[in-house]
Amino acid sequence: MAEDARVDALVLKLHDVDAVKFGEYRLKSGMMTPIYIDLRVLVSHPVLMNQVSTLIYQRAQEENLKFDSVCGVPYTALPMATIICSRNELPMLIRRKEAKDYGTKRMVEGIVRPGDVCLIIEDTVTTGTSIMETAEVLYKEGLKVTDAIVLMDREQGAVEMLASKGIKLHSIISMFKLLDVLQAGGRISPQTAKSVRDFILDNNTFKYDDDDARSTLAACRVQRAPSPEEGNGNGNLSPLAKKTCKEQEQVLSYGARAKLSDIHPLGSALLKIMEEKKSNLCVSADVTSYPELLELADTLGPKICLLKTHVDILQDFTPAYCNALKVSAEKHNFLIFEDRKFADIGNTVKHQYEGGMYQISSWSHLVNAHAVPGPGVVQGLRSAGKPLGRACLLIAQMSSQGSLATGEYTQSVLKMAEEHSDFVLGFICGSKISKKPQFIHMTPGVQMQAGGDGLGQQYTTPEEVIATKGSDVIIVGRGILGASDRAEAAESYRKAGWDAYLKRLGH
Ligand code: S5P
Repeated sequence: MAEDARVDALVLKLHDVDAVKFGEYRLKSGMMTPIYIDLRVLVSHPVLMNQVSTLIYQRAQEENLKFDSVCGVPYTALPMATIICSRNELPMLIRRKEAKDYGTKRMVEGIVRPGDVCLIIEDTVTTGTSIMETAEVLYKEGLKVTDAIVLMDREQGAVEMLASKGIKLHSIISMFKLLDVLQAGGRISPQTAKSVRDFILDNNTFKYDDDDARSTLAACRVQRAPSPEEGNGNGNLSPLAKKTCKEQEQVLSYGARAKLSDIHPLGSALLKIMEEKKSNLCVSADVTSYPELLELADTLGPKICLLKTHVDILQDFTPAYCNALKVSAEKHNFLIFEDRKFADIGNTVKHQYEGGMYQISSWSHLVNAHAVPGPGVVQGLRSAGKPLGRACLLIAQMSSQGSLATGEYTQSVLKMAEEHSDFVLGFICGSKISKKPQFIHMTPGVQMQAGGDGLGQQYTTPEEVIATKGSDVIIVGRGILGASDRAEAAESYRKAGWDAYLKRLGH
């Protein structure tokens, strides 16, 4: 069963066992709420408890989370953490609520090794404070907390609050998802669903203290499709929903998008690099000798976020070269993107990606693929690349004259990306095609002057690509490679791309 269907079935079962109740309830924070989530009852339903624990652990694997131990927030999440740790033979830590007044007086039970990363598990979050309380106890012991997984996110500000403290929150069920499933299943009326949605939107507990946080909140909302009662217009939305929709029209900063809870880790890393280096420039290093490629990486490295290669045009390739390229990427903080444009059945692309003489998956952070073969192409690449933390871009549109990648084809590529967002982090395209801020749009065919190359390539300017068409990254080859001073040309493109981005943000 697909994960979505399993989550839907779980929501209905949680309703069956009264873990989700509608009425008037008071939360720990004192806030009154029309919906109450009480997952303490799960201890009496072992089958459900097992299902929940499986989904939580699967999420940790899908997100490729790296941790040395697991700690459940006491008490409801304790048995979940225990099941996960026992089944998967992972070390667990127990956080005491009060220190013992005899013996060791420890606040954390289990082997604590300062510097270790501990994954926090929680049953429900509203504000995120209970996760933070546990994280603070773990910090005092010298442990690190980078991620937390929660079964049920009430979508009232926890993601934003925890992100502001450096913890990424992953949720299995969100409040809006829960309401949609219960409404579709005939468990609650459209009126009840609407009043709870309004309550949630009007009671976000996170206080914005900077633009990034505002953007993050808007980004979290942008992924939610309007409910049937909300209609397409904004006419009957609650005040916060209206405000949020207004925010959605604005463009999020790269930094805010890097913090989204469901962004691909490599997408997040790339957006952080872009923000840090003030660069949305990918240089297309289409040179035919390796020393020249390395020279390009070293001289242009400080100005770029990505270096794109066509490894099969190098006349002097040897596998040892890739190490030098990786060293340069680390030194100058850019990612490597091999523009291989895979386009075969899954089994073949898997071999082409990880094997042969180029062993692309061993050195290239990103690759791209045509969607023509169907989803198997992504699945084949994913099977080799995901364990290495790699990702891919799908080619949704092309810059060349007469390209067939338009209209319905582009829409199908978009759908394929959405269905494989654990490995697809964005698109090669002419303009922004997805509203989901976790997808990164990259556009080739960029030069300072619009025009063409006589072989079908069509050029657009950085300003047009980033500010008007809403793409995120400019891919520039001959505009830089053909200049007498490549470093100077790269700096002009970096600045043009960044200025266009600032313009898009309204700065
Ligand atoms: O549609 C596309 C897709 C790609 S990846 N159009 C493109 O031009 N590319 C690649 O971008 C192309 O293979 C080349 O490496 C680069 C553009 O180079 P330029 O010299 O025309 O800027």
